[in-house]
Amino acid sequence: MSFNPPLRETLPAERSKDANSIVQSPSGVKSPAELTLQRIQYQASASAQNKDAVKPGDPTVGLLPKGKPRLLLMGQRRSGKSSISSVVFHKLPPNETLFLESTARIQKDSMASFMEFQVWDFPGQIDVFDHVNFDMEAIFGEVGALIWVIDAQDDYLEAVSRLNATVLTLQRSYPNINIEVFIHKVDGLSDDYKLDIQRDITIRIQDELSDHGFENAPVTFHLTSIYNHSIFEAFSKVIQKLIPRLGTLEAMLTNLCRTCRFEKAYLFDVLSKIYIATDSATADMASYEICSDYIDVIIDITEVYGTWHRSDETRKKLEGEPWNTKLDEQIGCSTAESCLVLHDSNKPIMLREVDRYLALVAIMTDDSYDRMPLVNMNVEAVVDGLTEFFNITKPRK
Ligand SMILES: Nc1nc2c(ncn2[C@@H]2O[C@H](COP(=O)(O)OP(=O)(O)OP(=O)(O)O)[C@@H](O)[C@H]2O)c(=O)[nH]1
Ligand SMILES: [Mg+2]
Repeated sequence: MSFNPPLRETLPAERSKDANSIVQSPSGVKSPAELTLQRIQYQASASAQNKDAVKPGDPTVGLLPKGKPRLLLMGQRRSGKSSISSVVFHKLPPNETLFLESTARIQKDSMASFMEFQVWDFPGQIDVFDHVNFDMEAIFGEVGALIWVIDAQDDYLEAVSRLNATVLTLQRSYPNINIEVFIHKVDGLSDDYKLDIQRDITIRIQDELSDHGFENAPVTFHLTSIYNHSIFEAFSKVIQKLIPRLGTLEAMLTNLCRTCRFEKAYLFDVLSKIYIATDSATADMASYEICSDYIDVIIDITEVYGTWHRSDETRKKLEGEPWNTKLDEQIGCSTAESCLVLHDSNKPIMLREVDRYLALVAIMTDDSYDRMPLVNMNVEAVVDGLTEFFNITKPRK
């Protein structure tokens, strides 16, 4: 599906000066994006009403998942599963994971975020495939991804052979489950050694799979550590695979970057700092880190100063001259708001909240300052598009 938000290369005032430009009435003519989204919404609601009408390959099927996607964290004891879940989803400082106790039973966490999903943290000593008591359908029936954590600082042969057995069993019964291997605790390892380990583990798993006739199993490898941003980046990639129509989001951001001459734009889940989409330019760790640190600053400020309560008097003042607009229409969302510009090595960074869970963070180029009104207008258009996107793709209850 192509997506074409109504982004502007020039301001309306400039455009009206230009005799060749076609100025469309904002209320009358629907943009291609609006029309496409409307069509998807119509298709989605039609197929929800009539389940029999859903055919294999129907593009709207992905919009109607059965339940909350589930991320399963599995691996050997002490490999770091609970640490990962606590650092990414509960903001536990990495050093404090030293005091985490070994997990005794499956910990199920529900994440209320832009997309509701569950994280299940398994105890390392339990092999669910060895126990007849476990209901496989209940565990793997609605899985979004299985994350297998391997401790790279330890002897990993046993972990790899358990992973091999797991992948083979899953390939037979649930071939669509994405298997994400986190080669974990790579902090303190040299770059060469990290790559050697990754190569070795990849070969061991792929050999085993092809010996059993599975050539294209969905197994992906990530080098991770809770002591840097790599764990967030890996989770971002895992979550992105669960988003229906990710390409549409990416196209929106790529379009925004091109129009506003941004270097990079990320759509973040604010609480976990996972980025759920970015533009097509190659993502480098440094730009992700600065954007994610910026989100931390915003969250910390919000935590210190709390929600912004305005008195009726202040509200009236803000809604009066010269704006003459309702406050709700002036701000991103009523629970939190921010639209700041920071300077980092001459590259301003912009953050704009989409709703209470999502924020758009972009690294601008130096000359973007001169074009701020245009930038703001385009960001606004993209925020509207994103809001509509998530309204349409959220599962119907
Ligand atoms: N160096 C380093 N240590 C880590 C990292 N992640 C976790 N650890 C440490 O690994 C130890 C075990 O972590 P846990 O999260 O309890 O491991 P687990 O996989 O949940 O263990 P079980 O619950 O027994 O299955 C802790 O001391 C953590 O501090 C990492 O990225 N780097
Ligand atoms: Mg644990």
